[in-house]
Order: sequence, then structure tokens, then C-alpha cells
Amino acid sequence: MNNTVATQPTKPIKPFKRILLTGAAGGLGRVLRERIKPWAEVVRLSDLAEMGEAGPGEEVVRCDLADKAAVLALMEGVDAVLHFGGISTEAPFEDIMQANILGVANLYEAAQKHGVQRIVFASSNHAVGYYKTTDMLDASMPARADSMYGISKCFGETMSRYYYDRFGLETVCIRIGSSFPEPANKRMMSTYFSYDDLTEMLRCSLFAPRVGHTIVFGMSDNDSVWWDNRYARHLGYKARDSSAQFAHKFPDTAAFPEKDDVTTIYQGGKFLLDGPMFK
Ligand code: NAI
Ligand code: 15L
Repeated sequence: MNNTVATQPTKPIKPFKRILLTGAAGGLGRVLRERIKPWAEVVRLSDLAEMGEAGPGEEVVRCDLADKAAVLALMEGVDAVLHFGGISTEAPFEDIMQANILGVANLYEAAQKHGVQRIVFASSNHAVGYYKTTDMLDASMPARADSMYGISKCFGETMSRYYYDRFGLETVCIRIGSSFPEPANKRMMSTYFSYDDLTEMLRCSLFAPRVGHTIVFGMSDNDSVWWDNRYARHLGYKARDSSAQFAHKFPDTAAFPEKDDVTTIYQGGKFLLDGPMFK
């Protein structure tokens, strides 16, 4: 009997051939870089900024999302995209327009042309930041952006819906709450989204058999939440972390929202006061 094959070390099967991660030089991109490797034979990392050398199983491509031809080339050979690139806070509209509006349009057109199967779009809670912290939202409720930045995320959600309806290109839009090592203030006790839970939501978004066009709120299993993910149960996401472990950092039990403080009355927090900005 020839047992040569049986004694070879088993090569793990990676479900995707090539995943593109945009925003790879950013805060979340750097966290995700290693974590997403088990899911694809090759991870193509892209950003406007420097990302360091490509490691094993990586390709590094500098690219401005606003450059249509460069984005088209970036998408060559890609079967799934984790779209984290762009401006991530309130900024002059002209800048947001380039990175987050033109950038998303370029990304979807290139993805469709190259037959990408699925995109996970890093949307934001600021698409709905003008709801109150006493409201409970679900994904069927109209967007209420709190900023130019939030409007750009609404644009991305609408763009992805259109590419699903027109071409069947699937997207999960994750309205990320606050994904940082730990909550930095009382508001984030509600919006906290641990890195492990973010990774799990990405895994679910990529591997759920069918997602169509899904909007999901990116949050951990926090004690006090403003969002109901009833329309995203098909993703199979279960949070493992909670902001409760950081409760000792905010011992002040004063009422939230605080009277006359719009940054606690509305879900978007300080974004309510940051804009609008124009150059
Ligand atoms: P970040 O600002 O640290 O990273 C964004 C990256 O996008 C940067 O490396 C930047 O160089 C790159 N970028 C900006 N303009 C670009 C362009 N024109 N072309 C190519 N790359 C460009 O932001 P972070 O925190 O890593 O967030 C990643 C994504 O997740 C962003 O889209 C952000 O809006 C979204 N998000 C993040 C949240 C969080 O809690 N960290 C909350 C909600 C949404
Ligand atoms: C976001 O959309 C931002 O990208 C991030 O920097 C945080 O401000 C986060 O929302 C938040 O609301 O805490």
C-alpha cells in the first residue's frame, strides 16, 4: 500500500482564495491583519498609508480609493472584500467626498467588474447618530446621520444595496459602535465592540451561506444597548464580550442622558457638535 499521501503534513484549507482588506494601515486594519489570515490563501492589504512589508500569505498594495483605475486594478483576483478604508471621523466634506463617497463608488464598480462574491462594509453608528440614547433601533428604521461622515456611511449602505439589487453582489454593512481596546467614556459602555467580537462578526459575515444585503449593528453583549439586531440573526453572530468588565472605570452613576448635553442626548455623542465642515 502506498501511504505517501497520508503522511504528508495537512495543509489547512482556506475558504477564500484572496481577501482584500482596505484601510489596512488604520487602527482596525492593524488589529485585523493577522486575524483574517486563516480565512484566505492570500490577504491583499491596501491603504493610502504605509503598511510595512508583506508577510507570508500577504500582498501589500498602496492605493487611493478615490483613484478609479487603481481601485479597478486592486480588485483583480479578489473574491471577498473587507472595506475598512476611508476617513473615519468628521472632516471637511471635500475630503470625505473623495475617500468615502467616490472611494465607495469605485470599490463597488471594481468589485462588480471583477466578480467579487461578497463585501463587508465598515459602516458606522454615525449613520444613525441623530437618534436619541433613549431610542431602541433596528435595521429597518430610517438612517439619521449625525455628520458628513455619517452621511458618507449612509451613502455606502445605499450603494451596496443598489449593487445587490442590480447585480446580486452581497454586502454586510456593519454599523460599528466603538471598536477600541476598551470604552473611553460612559457612552461607549453602550457602543463598545471588542476586537474579538468584531473579528467574529466579520467571520460570520463572510461565511454565512447567504447574506443578501444585511445591515447589522457592531456591538458586544453590553448591558445597556440602543440597537436590536433582530434582522441579522441569519449571520449567526454571538458576542462573547461585554463592556460590563469596564464598569468600574465609570463609577459616576449620574443619569445618562444628561440634561442639556446633546452629546449624551443623541447616540452620536460628540459628532453632533463637530460639523458640518467645508474647506
Ligand atoms: P482609521 O482612520 O484608523 O483607518 C482608516 C484607514 O483608511 C487609514 O489607514 C487611512 O490611511 C485609510 N484611508 C483614508 N483615506 C483613504 C483613501 N482615500 N484611500 C485609501 N485609504 C484611505 O479608522 P479605523 O478606526 O481603523 O476604522 C476603520 C473603518 O471602520 C473606517 O471605515 C471607519 O469609518 C469604520 N468605523 C470604525 C469604528 C471604530 O470604532 N474604530 C467605528 C465605526 C466605524
Ligand atoms: C466611528 O465611526 C469612528 O470611526 C470611531 O473613531 C469612533 O468615533 C466611533 O465611531 C464611535 O462612535 O465611538
